[in-house]
Amino acid sequence: MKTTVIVISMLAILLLGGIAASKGNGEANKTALAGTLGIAARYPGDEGIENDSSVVFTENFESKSVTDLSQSWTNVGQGTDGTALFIVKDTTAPSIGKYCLRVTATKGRNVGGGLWKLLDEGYEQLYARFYCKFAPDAPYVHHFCELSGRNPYDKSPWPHGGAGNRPTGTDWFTVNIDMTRKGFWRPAEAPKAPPPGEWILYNYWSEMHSWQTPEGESDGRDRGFFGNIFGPLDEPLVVKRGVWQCVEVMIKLNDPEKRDGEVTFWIDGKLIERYGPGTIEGTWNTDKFWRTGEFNTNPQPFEGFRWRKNERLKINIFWLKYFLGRVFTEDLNPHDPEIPYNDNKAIVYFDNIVLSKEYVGPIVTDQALPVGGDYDGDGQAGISDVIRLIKLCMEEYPDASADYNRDGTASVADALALLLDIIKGTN
Ligand SMILES: [Ca+2]
Ligand SMILES: [Ca+2]
Ligand SMILES: [Ca+2]
Repeated sequence: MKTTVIVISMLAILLLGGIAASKGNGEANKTALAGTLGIAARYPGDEGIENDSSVVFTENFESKSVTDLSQSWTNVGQGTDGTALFIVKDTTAPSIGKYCLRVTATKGRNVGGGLWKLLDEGYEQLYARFYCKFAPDAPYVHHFCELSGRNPYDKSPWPHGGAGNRPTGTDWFTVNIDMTRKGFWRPAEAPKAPPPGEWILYNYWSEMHSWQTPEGESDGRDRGFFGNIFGPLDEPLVVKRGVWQCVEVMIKLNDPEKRDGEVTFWIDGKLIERYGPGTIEGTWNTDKFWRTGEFNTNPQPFEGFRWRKNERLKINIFWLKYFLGRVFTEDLNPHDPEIPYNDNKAIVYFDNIVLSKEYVGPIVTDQALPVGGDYDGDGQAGISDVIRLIKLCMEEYPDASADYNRDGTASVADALALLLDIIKGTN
């Protein structure tokens, strides 16, 4: 009798939860009862992910030498002295592999290196996922990885510099997944972020703003346009050292006549922020979109990105990049001298790169599921855990722990499976 009551009440909760979610999320019925778990959920340890129909490129550095990399990458950036890249053993990434790429920038010898990929085809929307791990004493970073687009008629097999210039809308656009010593929106007296910095996006597009005038137009001086910075407004999102982090970015291109382009980014499977028409509010002043503080005088919805002005320009470049540049030439030490900081030798590791037309998500392992179905951590499995799991499944991008029945999707079926296991006492 008691069991029947529990089952009936749980079904009611599941249904009500589904209705509430479908009302709250106008974006798509698809997400009303299931979040987007990412294709990685279907390939534990990333095994076989390269065969997924949405995947356009992968790299895991297994069974390879640095020389082999030129077969799959368009340009192998070994640094000016040819020592930046090395494939090393590192088993801490949650994958089936044993090897990853180490990039070392050494002061006086090189400013870093990386791997640059020009895709054969261009895409209207593309997700890039990679793992990175900074050395425990890694310094600040000048520029990091990049997802971008270039005129398809330009087949030159190397990256072009565009710093200081605004793209025309037919030649190129760039999203740098970067880090800053301090978000510009924080007060001048606020301390610098610990190295290697805080995550930001640093974007070049056809309607980007100039630093030279309050209106954001160039006054004619040279190099009027540097990347416009977008970052999470709330807690500073400090880049960790000594641990692997899963970094993901998605660009959605615009209709050439409109400003409806987007960029979204995630860290460790958590949606950090989405930048598109109306997703944030603020006031443009110089090259900054102020969302707080004295310059935010007339908050308006963000207009969105006009990445391009014709249809030929598409997303076709991914760059795994570690560039130290100014870090070696300027004194960028952290405030606190106790913080380990090596500005002579800077090291980062990369692994598990996937470029895909669908959301990828972090690598899934058996450890993703809470022991015994205890989702709220009170030491036992019960109705509160089922409710917690339902809420998790309703998130737009739930993490892999939402996939209780391990079928590669997060849905109401997972909550039902947990409920049945609780009733049967088998979890
Ligand atoms: Ca690997
Ligand atoms: Ca519990
Ligand atoms: Ca599932």
